[in-house]
Amino acid sequence: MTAEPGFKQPAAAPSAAVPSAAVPSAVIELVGRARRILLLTHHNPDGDALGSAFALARILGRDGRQVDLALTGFWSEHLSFLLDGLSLVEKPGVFSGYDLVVLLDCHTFGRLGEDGSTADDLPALVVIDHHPLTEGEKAGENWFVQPDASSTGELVWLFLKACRLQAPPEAAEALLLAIASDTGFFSQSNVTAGTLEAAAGLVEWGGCLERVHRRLKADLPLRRLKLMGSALDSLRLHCGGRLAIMAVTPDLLEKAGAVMADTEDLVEMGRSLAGVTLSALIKDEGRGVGRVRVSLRSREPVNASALAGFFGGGGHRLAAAYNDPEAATAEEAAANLLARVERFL
Ligand SMILES: [Mn+2]
Repeated sequence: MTAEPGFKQPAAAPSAAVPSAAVPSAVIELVGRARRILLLTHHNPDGDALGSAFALARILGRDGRQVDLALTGFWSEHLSFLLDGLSLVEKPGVFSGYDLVVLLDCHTFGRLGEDGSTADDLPALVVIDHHPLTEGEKAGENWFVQPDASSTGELVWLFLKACRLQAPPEAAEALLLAIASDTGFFSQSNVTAGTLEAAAGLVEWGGCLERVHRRLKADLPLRRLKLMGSALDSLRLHCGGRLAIMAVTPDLLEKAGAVMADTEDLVEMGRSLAGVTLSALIKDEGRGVGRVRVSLRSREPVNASALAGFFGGGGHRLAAAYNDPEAATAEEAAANLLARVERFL
């Protein structure tokens, strides 16, 4: 094949993205066999977590199985439609009522809630997640963990393909939303050929991208735009314009009549500024030391996950977060960040 002038031949075959053959057979068997399934995901679930949970609950619940979902924390109101018709339960202290627990979009029980609960009496556990393993972590044989995948939604799609299951349209659309919400609507560097293949398959199954876009990017409440305005007002540039810091404080929330869940995606705005390689959004709900959260979005070569890890948090290379263990206020979290950030930029 000769390339047209002006187009570079790829140096090597494009990466195979995420191989679908990688779904461990133990995962397929366990899910196939289970009759009472509990779905769990991370604290403050996002679009990827909720879209993936909705789709799995709809698909697995079709043949008379009990599928419950337990959530902790807060989520955006505009994602609440993803809970319609699901069986929502309190996160149980014991898991004896279930024969399978599925962890979605996270792989450690530490991410399930602020109580840091673990489960000693777990029945079978299946993990479907795209967060990288931290040092020392080892994937179990029932883990379908692919850090190269854009989203858990993409992995659920691969799982369905491997099981030869087809999602009904509303579940396909929820997976499309999951993928869209973790990829900045298919605009980020985590989008691979595999991601687009998944999206194409989900559209074939009846998912509608335009409707997903409306769900995520339009039909927003006024308070969200108001909060966006005041958060942008708080934006300050540091480190020669490479670092943007915004802060949402109890005061700002009250003035906008907003809740912290309305800050979703706000941190992206800092990263959209020319010259910025790291955007930080400090979320202070006035809950004291250790509860001030810092969301990070970076551009290459800045590794947001390494910085988050330094403060005891984690995430992906270009999108990560941590709770500042020492800060009680947004100003303290900003000062701590500024004192330590230089070597990560
Ligand atoms: Mn995710």
